[in-house]
Amino acid sequence: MDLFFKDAIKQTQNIERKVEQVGNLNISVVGVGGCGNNIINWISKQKVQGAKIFALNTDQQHLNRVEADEKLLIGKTVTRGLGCGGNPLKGEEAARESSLEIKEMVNKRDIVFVITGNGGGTGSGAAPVVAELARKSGSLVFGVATMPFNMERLRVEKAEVALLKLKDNCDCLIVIDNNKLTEIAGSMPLGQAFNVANNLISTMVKGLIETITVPSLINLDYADLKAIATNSGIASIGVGSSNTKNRVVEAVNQAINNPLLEVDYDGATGALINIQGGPEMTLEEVNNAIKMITQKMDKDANVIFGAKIDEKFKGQFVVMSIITGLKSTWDIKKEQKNDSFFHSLDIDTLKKEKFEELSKQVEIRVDNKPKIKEERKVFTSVDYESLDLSDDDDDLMDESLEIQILN
Ligand SMILES: Nc1nc2c(ncn2[C@@H]2O[C@H](COP(=O)(O)OP(=O)(O)OP(=O)(O)O)[C@@H](O)[C@H]2O)c(=O)[nH]1
Ligand SMILES: [Mg+2]
Repeated sequence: MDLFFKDAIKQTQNIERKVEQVGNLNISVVGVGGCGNNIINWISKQKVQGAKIFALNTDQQHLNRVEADEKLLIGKTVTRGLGCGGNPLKGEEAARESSLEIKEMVNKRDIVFVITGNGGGTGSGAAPVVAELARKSGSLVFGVATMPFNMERLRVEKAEVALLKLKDNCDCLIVIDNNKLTEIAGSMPLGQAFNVANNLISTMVKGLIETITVPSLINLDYADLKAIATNSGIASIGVGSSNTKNRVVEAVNQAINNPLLEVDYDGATGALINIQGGPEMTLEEVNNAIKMITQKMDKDANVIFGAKIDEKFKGQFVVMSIITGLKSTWDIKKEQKNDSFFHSLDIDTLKKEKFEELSKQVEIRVDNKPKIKEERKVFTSVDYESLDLSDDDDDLMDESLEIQILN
């Protein structure tokens, strides 16, 4: 019996030690660009325990509208507070110009979340730099990035380039596909549909942060998260809850079938699962939930779980999971693409937008005849003028202008 008491006391001390450590956790959530800031605006409203929220943008007007603990206008010289107009090179330059201030926000944090919308200028260009600065200083870095709607055409290519850069600079990356938003909120006005997505993303981030900042019965801590997330590639975060008779199955399904993520759990390498319920929650329910979540994962996957019993969850079953080492459709798409591929662009888009591909060879063909083949960083309307096309060619433009990117 004595031994039993000693054990119990030791365990209580353990919990106290963990609470102390929780108090010292240092977490930064950084929104970059318009979309990133819209999302952190939601996170600020949801009042996440234990994280400091930063808004970064090149657009002063947008920055004025968001709620954050600290705001920073980046690249004052490059953009004069007027945004990047869809040019990721400017976004990157802006972040480099403000790297000292950015470092103050992300240096040596326990965790940094870099949240952005890929496809524009600021987020696509600056978010990878923010992640790079955070990671170099030893922070555990989570990227959260939206991918554009297919109808955004030229932005999709820019977003894919940005996604790879962000992935290289993060420990793990959560990719949200805006196209999936058309499935769940297609009939809503765009602003409201964005709100649906931003609310969901904010719930994911809050769920993950509070899993390690709010102590529980079987506690999950920073070391657990680090074990699962360090250098882990693509990840998914899910949150689900139910209070019906079928609550375990419903909560798990909601958590693993996040409507904005398109991921394949086959062969996933890590999972951190937190389960919360009222005093009536049984071990069997917890066990079943974990089995369901991990059934498709790699047999050697690292699975860590925690559980919390709280009177406020009476009758409820709440699941938060982060699953790492996933294959994402974005990776698969890239693998499927050949080294070279064609983009057919209508000339109006070309005149308006800057086409950006870093250090790649670009071949421009009109009606299948090569016009330009050279190494270039951006293709703009000025370059279009310099094509010096004859009037005949101009007539052919809408149908047959193609740009080939050769790696
Ligand atoms: N889910 C979601 N996606 C958004 C939102 N706002 C923009 N997007 C997406 O994010 C992409 C990038 O847009 P912005 O974030 O406005 O661009 P930016 O990074 O500010 O870049 P510049 O304005 O060019 O400097 C868009 O192409 C959209 O696909 C939003 O509030 N929610
Ligand atoms: Mg913007």
